[in-house]
This record gives sequence, structure tokens and C-alpha cells, in this order.
Amino acid sequence: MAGLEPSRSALPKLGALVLLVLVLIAGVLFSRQMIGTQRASQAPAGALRLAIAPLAELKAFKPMPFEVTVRTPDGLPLEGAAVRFDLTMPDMEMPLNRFDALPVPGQPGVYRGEGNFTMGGRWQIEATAKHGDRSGVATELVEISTR
Ligand SMILES: [Cu+2]
Repeated sequence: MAGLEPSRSALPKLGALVLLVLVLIAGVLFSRQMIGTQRASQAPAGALRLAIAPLAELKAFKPMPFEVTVRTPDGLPLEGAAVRFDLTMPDMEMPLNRFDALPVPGQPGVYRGEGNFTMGGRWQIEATAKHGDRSGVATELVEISTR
């Protein structure tokens, strides 16, 4: 009948579908490790643009170094901003988990701080920058392993 494929072609199609799904899953997992790198362009007009980058594999119960790049609305690296991080859990109340990020010498617009995920689970990393009357924020959701 017209429109029906011979059965022998179904297997390669299934294989291609499985491969596609695997590639998509790998992409999602990889993007979790690469969080924050593409968020700067989503900032509202006039706001500072922030891009968060973890500097280590994210885990609970150990000091985690974070980096954030702060840019002006025009995209220029911004020095002299007051920058801090807040780690929160979307699914429960947690004690305030806030730390400052300090400028990295020789890297204009780059700030680093160190924080601690105090349990495993779903966390939000939020970085806030203020400079004069301008401010900006970036957030990332991550799943934190305890192992
Ligand atoms: Cu919690």
C-alpha cells in the first residue's frame, strides 16, 4: 500500500531516533555544567549584564568557587561593581547563604567568590551586581550531588 514503509527500514529509523534522544540528553547534561555562559544577552535594557560561571564541578559540602562577569548595558566589562552571590533552594526554606564576589586582578569585569551548597538537591545560584544607580542580576538552577 502506498505510504507504508517496508518493515526492514524501521530499525535504522529507530536507531536514529535513539541517537537523537541521546544527543539531546547529553546536551542538557552538558549545559548544566556550562551554566550561565549565555545569559548576558537576556538582561533587560539598561541593566548590567551578568554571566555566572562555576569554576569547579558543583558538589555539596565543599567550598565552591564561582565567577561572574559583569558588563555594562553596552557590553563593556565593568570594574568597581559591588557583586554578591546568594544560594537558595527553590523547594524549601534555607538559612541565608550569601557571599561577596571580589574583582579578579588583571581581568576587568570579572569577580570571584566562594560559597557552599549545604545539602544536595535543586539550588538556585543568583549573582547580583550594583554600580551607581545601575544593577543587574543573573540566576541559574542547578542540581547538586552529594557525592
Ligand atoms: Cu535545603
